[in-house]
Amino acid sequence: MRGVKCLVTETSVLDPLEGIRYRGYSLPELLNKLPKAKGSAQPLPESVFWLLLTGEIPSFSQAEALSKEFASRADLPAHIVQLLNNIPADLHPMSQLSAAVTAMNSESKFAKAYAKGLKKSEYWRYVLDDSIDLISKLPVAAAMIYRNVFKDGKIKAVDYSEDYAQNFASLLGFDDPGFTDMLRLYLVIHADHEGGNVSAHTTHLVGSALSDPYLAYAAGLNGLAGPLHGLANQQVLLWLEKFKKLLGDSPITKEKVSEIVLKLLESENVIPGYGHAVLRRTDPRYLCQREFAHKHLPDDSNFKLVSILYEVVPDILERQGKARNPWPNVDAHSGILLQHYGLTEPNFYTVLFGVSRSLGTLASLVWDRALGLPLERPKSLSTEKLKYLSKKH
Ligand code: FCX
Repeated sequence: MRGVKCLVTETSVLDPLEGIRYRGYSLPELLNKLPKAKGSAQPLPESVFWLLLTGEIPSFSQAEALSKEFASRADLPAHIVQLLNNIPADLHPMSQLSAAVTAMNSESKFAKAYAKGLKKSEYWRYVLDDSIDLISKLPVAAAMIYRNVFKDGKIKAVDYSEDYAQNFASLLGFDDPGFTDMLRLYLVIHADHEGGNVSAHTTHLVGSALSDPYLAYAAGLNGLAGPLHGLANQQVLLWLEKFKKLLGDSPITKEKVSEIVLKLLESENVIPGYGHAVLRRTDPRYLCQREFAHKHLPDDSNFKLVSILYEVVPDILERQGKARNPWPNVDAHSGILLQHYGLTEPNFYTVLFGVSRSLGTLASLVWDRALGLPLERPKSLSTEKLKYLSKKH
């Protein structure tokens, strides 16, 4: 299916050279134009949902109204709290999140209305309502997982006067404004990447069976949990740890870095955080994070390491001659920002991606139902049939 144009996705379009545009706006344009959180240089992630859904950049007061709407719907049903408190703590955080989102479909207004009998032209209204509920609840579920697995299991209450990222940061247990700003950037840049990537496409596909938004997004999360997709942000950190072990006390020179990268390539299939199925240049999502790091953590040792890898890895991948794109993607940079601000548990990183990606995939799901898109059902053939057809022609 690579390169086959067969999906309609209103929210964003990915250009191989220029990167992602949300409703026609590039990431640098968005970081400039979207309404900012009070006292912050970073945009409000809720304004991205508004933009992806409506095509228009909201005013600050519109974004603020959405923050309040999200906060007012954040409570988890009692059975989800029970589920998350009883789930084995060593189950991967992404599996925990996916299980919680699946079980949240007890709340689906779409599923209830559909069971009673719902006109096709009305589907989108209920899908929108469910999507807003789900986006509101995701930070609480994610934070519960984080606090249960890595901390004391206690979680603060949602503050109705705060924005989405501020609430998410304090639910996770972080009170450094620097962390919240980094989280705002993180949630904005991971939200959408057109329709063909695994998490977006899976959500769209499952939604096309009229599975409710909880079931559809849980399926998308399961795709995001794969190492070639969202889990790459966890893999990058594990790879950097291996790199540092091999480096030991040696000074970081380009020659030494190159030697270790080649050594790691012998034992690992891929260099996580590099390459992309569509992009053919450095991912603008990587560059936004690099700019943030230059500004806020220029002396961080992980940032220095990631920067020297950026100088060395593309040449190595080009010489190896396999990867169509030797440049870094979003996942090559996100983990070291999280490390800097004290979120040091790599196997939680994809959960943050999962909270953000809901903004784009669920906005798209609303449009899928508004446009009346049909059940997705590509045709497949057996090898026998393909051989027969190839002989015939
Ligand atoms: N390191 C080493 N080899 C790589 C590579 C990398 N980073 N990227 C691609 N290759 C290899 C592939 O494994 C493949 O080898 P094979 O023919 O022996 O199987 C060959 O190059 C051709 O692959 P290519 O067509 O360039 O890449 P695909 O479109 O098939 O896959 C991904 C794209 C992103 C999956 C691939 O580049 C990769 O595995 N990268 C590392 C994992 C990663 O960073 N994923 C995150 C992507 C993204 F940003 C996201 O979804 O979050």
